[in-house]
Amino acid sequence: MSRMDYCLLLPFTLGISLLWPCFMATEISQTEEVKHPVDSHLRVKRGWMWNQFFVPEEMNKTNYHIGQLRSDLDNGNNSFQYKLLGAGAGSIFVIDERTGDIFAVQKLDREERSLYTLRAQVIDSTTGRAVEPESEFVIRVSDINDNEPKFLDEPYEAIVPEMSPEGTLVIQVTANDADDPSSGNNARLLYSLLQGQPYFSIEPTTGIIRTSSKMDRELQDEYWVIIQAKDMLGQPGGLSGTTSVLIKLSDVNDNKPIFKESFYRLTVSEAAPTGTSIGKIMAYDNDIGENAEMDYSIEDDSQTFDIITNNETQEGIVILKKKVDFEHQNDYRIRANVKNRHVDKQLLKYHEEASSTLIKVQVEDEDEPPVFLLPYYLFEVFEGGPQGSFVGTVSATDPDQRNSPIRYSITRSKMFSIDDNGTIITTNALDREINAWYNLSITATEKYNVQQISAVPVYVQVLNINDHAPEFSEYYDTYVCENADPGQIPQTFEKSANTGNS
Ligand SMILES: [Ca+2]
Ligand SMILES: [Ca+2]
Ligand SMILES: [Ca+2]
Ligand SMILES: [Ca+2]
Repeated sequence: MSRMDYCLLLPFTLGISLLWPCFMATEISQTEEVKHPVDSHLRVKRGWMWNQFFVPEEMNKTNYHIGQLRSDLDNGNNSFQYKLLGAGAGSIFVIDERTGDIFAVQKLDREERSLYTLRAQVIDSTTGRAVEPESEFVIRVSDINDNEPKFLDEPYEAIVPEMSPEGTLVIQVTANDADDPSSGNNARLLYSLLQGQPYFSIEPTTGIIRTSSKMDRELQDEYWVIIQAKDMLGQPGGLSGTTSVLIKLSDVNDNKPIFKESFYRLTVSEAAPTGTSIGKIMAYDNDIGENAEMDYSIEDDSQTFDIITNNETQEGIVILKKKVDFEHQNDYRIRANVKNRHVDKQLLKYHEEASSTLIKVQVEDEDEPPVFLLPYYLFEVFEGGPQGSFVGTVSATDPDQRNSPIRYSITRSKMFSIDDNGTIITTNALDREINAWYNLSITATEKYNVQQISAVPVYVQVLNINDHAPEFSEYYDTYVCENADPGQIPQTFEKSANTGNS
């Protein structure tokens, strides 16, 4: 095999040389080759380097000259014919059969295919025989920066607790650049913040977003942060892509509940039973959820009132713990406090000095019916007495403040009458043999409000005039006034008997 030295001819191991086009001489290896052609043989050992052509992707020329194949045996006078075989031969790549010049006739996209493996043949057209064995070489598509960085995990959303210290990690965003990472800076990205300062910052090389100031959810609860990724290490002329990140602040319990009103006025009827809810008070908490749950309390541990929380509305419901009596006490002043139910230790500083409010409870007077001094009365009267004989006295009073005078009456009785002092007298002579007992019902009516009526049972025993004074001890036992209200004087039967005798 004869060998010839050619300037710019790059030796193939199999004898075909690739002739580098002059305008490709910007590549270092090519430049060196141009300057030191005598070294070319020495570089055969790095043969793969030279067994390849380069073609830039997205070239604009219709016939891009990639290089030239040349047999060492071709002295220019031979009728050699060069042929191209393999991927893209004849469609993407064509060869000038006579000169061995290779052209790309289509635009190439490195990101679609970066390497073509082709085979070359050189044939003596006069004999039709191969001049040299077939040789393989590659065409590499060299990268240009034609892809902008793209964020792949959109949409981005992150949550960070409010009041987080500066530098708290929020999220990492990553963009992808389809260009060749080994080709210059075509795929080397730098991240920057287009919107979001001064609350957030981004690490230029990693895309890690951190907080750069303390934020209060109660002032603003979400932020749109816009991130740019730029290739060429952010240098001018690079391509860029942007994305947005929605950053939401989660709540921490940094607000204590506060009463909006420093004074509440509530009323309760003295007739209200225990357990009655008599009104609502309300504190406001700027936090949300569990951080706004609150408990109310009464400062002096009131015996009369209690406050419970409506867990739906967080209102405080004032409850009557013990019945009230207008005539006894007609107003109450209670001081209520409010606190959050759940407070982390490290947030206690936000919860010092619980908010408090004053509640004035006015007791409303009820128009109550008259109250008899005793739950029932038992009188004795001797038979045979004249009409108008004294039987006994009942007494009822209006429990209300205006203390209405009372009118008494006896229901359906022909034998007794009662006057406005409650004194019962006979209206007919009594005969024990006809009737020894009378069961009466005496009503008391308030003169100021005749709707207010009470009744009391009155038992009248008619005594035999010839008898000794009766023994009452058994009756006394039977009728001990255990149901009498506190403060009422229990009637003594002895006294009644004496009264009856007088
Ligand atoms: Ca790029
Ligand atoms: Ca590219
Ligand atoms: Ca909060
Ligand atoms: Ca709170």
